Amino acid sequence: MKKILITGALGQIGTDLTRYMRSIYGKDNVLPSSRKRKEGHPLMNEGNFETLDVLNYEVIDSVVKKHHITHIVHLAAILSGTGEKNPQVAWDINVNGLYNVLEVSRVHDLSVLIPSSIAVFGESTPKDLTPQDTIMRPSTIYGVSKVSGELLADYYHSKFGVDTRGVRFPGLISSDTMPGGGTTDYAVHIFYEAIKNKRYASFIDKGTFMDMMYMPDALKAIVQLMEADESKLKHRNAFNISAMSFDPEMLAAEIKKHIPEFELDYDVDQDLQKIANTWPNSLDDSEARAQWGWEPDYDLTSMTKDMLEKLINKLDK
Ligand code: AKB
Repeated sequence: MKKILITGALGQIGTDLTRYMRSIYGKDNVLPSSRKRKEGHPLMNEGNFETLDVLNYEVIDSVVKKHHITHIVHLAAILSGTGEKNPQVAWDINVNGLYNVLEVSRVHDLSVLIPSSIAVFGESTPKDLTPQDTIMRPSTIYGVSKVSGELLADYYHSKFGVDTRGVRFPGLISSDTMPGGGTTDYAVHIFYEAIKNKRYASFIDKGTFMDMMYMPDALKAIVQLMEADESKLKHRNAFNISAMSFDPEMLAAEIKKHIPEFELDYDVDQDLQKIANTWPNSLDDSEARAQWGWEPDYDLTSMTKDMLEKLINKLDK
């Protein structure tokens, strides 16, 4: 029986993941946690919740013991945009927080799933169909911390036998939760503005292609990799996964099919644009497909249709 602790559960992935995992493993077997409670957040009233700061080893250790945890999904992290504003905090949370989680996992023999990101790549990485194993020289603290995390997780597996696994997430698009502080966040904001104001000024410039994924596919990837046959995993902590690649113009054209009066213009954020320019246009995810059967359900067309339907419904209430 799995008992799963989710760190950083009040962030973009955590709310959706908690609900999804509870539907699979049972309500009492999935424990969301975060540094602070957020009154009014839906997860405060949907079952167990723990306050847990990933920088505090003792607290993680006691939560793991108290709830007989067997697996951790370690989501607590600072994303690319926020990271550049405060690199020291980003390093501390992204690397020292992960170190604590890995140490607790070593001591208690837990399995750990750690999301990495397309941010591990940099200017010198091949941009199109970026290979699984390639040059990784990121220029953001977020990217540097994620490369370090991938290596640290590999080390904990090879040195101590900890069952560590991970995927490199692209930008994630969810109808339930807003992203915060990321370079790819425009691809979520655009939907809210399209519905509310019929126009959006993108902070990422036209012609900037980045990989994106609809949240249901991201949740599926986490569970599928967690359940994958360990003997088939060669790249434990850093699987490229991909679902679609587009630039703001392509996304706007897709939204226009449903909201014809929608207008896209640009108010480019130079700091975020600089980050986006160093990330891949598209990833080669053939290793994830071969090693654990990764396959996305949503492409740009089906994601846009579903996202608009869900958001219109939500915003109507
Ligand atoms: C970000 O933009 O920082 C994240 C990511 C791609 O990891 N969404």
